[in-house]
Amino acid sequence: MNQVTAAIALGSNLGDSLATLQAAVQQIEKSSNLQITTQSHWYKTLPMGPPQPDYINGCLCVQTCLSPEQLLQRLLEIEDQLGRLRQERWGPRTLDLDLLLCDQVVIQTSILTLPHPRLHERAFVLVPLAEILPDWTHPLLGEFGKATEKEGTHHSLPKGKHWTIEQLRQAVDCTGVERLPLD
Ligand code: A4P
Ligand code: MG
Repeated sequence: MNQVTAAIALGSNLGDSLATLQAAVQQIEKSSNLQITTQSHWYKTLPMGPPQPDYINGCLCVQTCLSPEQLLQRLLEIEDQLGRLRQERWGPRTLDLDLLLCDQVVIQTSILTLPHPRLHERAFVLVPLAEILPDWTHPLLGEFGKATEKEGTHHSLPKGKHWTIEQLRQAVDCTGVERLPLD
């Protein structure tokens, strides 16, 4: 069966975040046709968006023969199972599971966008992702380039080069992302 490598971002800032995230990892582990190959540390991260508590974020790398749509469906079921609550866009949530990358697949439909459209701007995603998949190239950024901000100056990533996750991490401001000790 055709296996793909996929990257999943996990985040929480409501309730017992660490317990919820660990339960989500267990649910992913128990899912059929899905094997976790690498897990990042957990990171305490300053919230992006409206004022709200700090988040805990992390990333997983999985091998799966599920399609990207089936994998997203599984993640949404786990969010529901673990009682996801959410009131506003970018507001606090008990659990957020995002599908970041599936091999070099590029998809844009009403239910799924791959690569995740904001992954390259977010230190709370890039720091844990660079820990487990530093050399993975972003399938799209080489085609249209990217502008990002670091220490108050704008860096433009020129077209024609494929950016690795580690290079993207180096291009964002990572202050406010603090690695938690292993439990
Ligand atoms: N969807 C489409 N593509 C994807 C994908 N690649 N992965 C659709 C996951 N979902 C995808 O998702 C809404 C719908 O998007 C899904 O039903 C799926 O069909 P959602 O997770 O409910 O959306 P959301 O989280 O309410 O909104 P948004 O804009 O995606 O929120 P973000 O971007 O996830 O931001 N600060 C820190 N420090 N750490 C965080 O984790 N998270 C957010 C939420 C804000 N600030 C944060 C953090
Ligand atoms: Mg989400």
